[in-house]
Amino acid sequence: MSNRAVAVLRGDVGVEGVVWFKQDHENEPVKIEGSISGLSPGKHGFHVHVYGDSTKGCESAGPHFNPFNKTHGSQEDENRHVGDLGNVEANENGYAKFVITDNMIKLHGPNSVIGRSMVVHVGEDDLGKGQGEKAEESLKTGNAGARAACGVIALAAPQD
Ligand SMILES: [Cu+2]
Ligand SMILES: [Zn+2]
Repeated sequence: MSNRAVAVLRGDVGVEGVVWFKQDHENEPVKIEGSISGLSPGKHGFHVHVYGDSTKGCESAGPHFNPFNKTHGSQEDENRHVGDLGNVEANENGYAKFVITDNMIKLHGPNSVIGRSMVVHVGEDDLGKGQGEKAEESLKTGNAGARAACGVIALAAPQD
């Protein structure tokens, strides 16, 4: 098994990007590094969704990857979907460049994200903290809105 994976993100509104994952062993944090262009300036929800299926565009990726049946949250929350990576932030040119370290996402073992989808959203993820009429959906999706681009998380060549 390789220690790296890659997702090439594409959408139908001109958003595109590449996201690399690296993890040497299942019990080590994963490093997620990437860049996305064509976004609106500001924050955009960023999650691993359960299926690597794009036959109906990013919608067929299904909900957030959630093997432990938790509610939606932030990356730091104990109660979060495994797929919850918070937001990436695009600059005034719509370009986001990021490095994320995470303890829940795995490339190895039964809950590997390989074969699932990386999704970036049109809107900001409220991290499960939405209030009032936004509260219910906040605990499912973070109210991040439509899916701007997505790509299958695929096995990549190993690297030291
Ligand atoms: Cu999402
Ligand atoms: Zn979630």
